[in-house]
Amino acid sequence: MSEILTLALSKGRIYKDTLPLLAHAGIVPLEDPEKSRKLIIETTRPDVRLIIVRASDVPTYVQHGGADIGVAGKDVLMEHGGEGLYEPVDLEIAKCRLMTAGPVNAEPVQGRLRVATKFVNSTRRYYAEQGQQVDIIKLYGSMELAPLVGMADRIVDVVDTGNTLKANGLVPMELIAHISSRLVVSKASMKMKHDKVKEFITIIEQAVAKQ
Ligand code: PRT
Ligand code: MG
Repeated sequence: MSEILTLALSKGRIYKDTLPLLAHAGIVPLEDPEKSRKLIIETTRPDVRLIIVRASDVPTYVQHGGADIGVAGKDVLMEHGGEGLYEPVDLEIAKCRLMTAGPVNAEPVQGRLRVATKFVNSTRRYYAEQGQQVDIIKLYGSMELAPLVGMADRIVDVVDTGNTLKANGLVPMELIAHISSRLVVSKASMKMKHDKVKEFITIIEQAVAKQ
């Protein structure tokens, strides 16, 4: 039996932006994961299949052998830590910025800054580098709400157009990192399926250069 390559993708913007890159490698999904409930999607290449997982779970699947290769935002990778993974290609898709944000005309904060975020590790690292003491409040989404209800002074989230912040009376403040999505490869698969993985990386690199 020929070696199977398993690719981990999340639905939504990453899936949409990765499709043209996969097409360049002759890989076209046989079903649309946005419509199907299936979590394993076969492709036009019998030796390549997709698994559909939460964006923040992509590095975990690749790290623990559930997938050979994945596509994940740098925000997610910074949070995960990148253990067991290579990050060979910047796909230059799903670009955004990881930023701090707070209320328009925010009063100076007395005492420790309260920061709400789902990016706990990146947030801790950022404020530590600034030498600023903060209390971090872990949330799983809708961070914009936290300052509006007086629960936090700042949020840390990814920002694209800034419209979501604006609609909630918040403004972007400090840039923590420019974000784009990366191809991630399991260190184990790089060893065990070396030729196949290498070939895939090369084709994707060419597709990125052309897009
Ligand atoms: O939805 P789920 O909880 O499963 O995970 P997720 O929200 O991380 O996944 P998804 O598919 O929404 O995002 C996948 C990746 O896309 C992220 O990890 C980022 O690297 C990247 N990306 C690019 C973004 C955005 N742009 C983006 N705008 N991820 C999220 N957003 C959200 C942001 O959180 C905020 O709510 O969109 C809103 C802001 O957009 P603007 O345009 O109003 O600023
Ligand atoms: Mg989302």
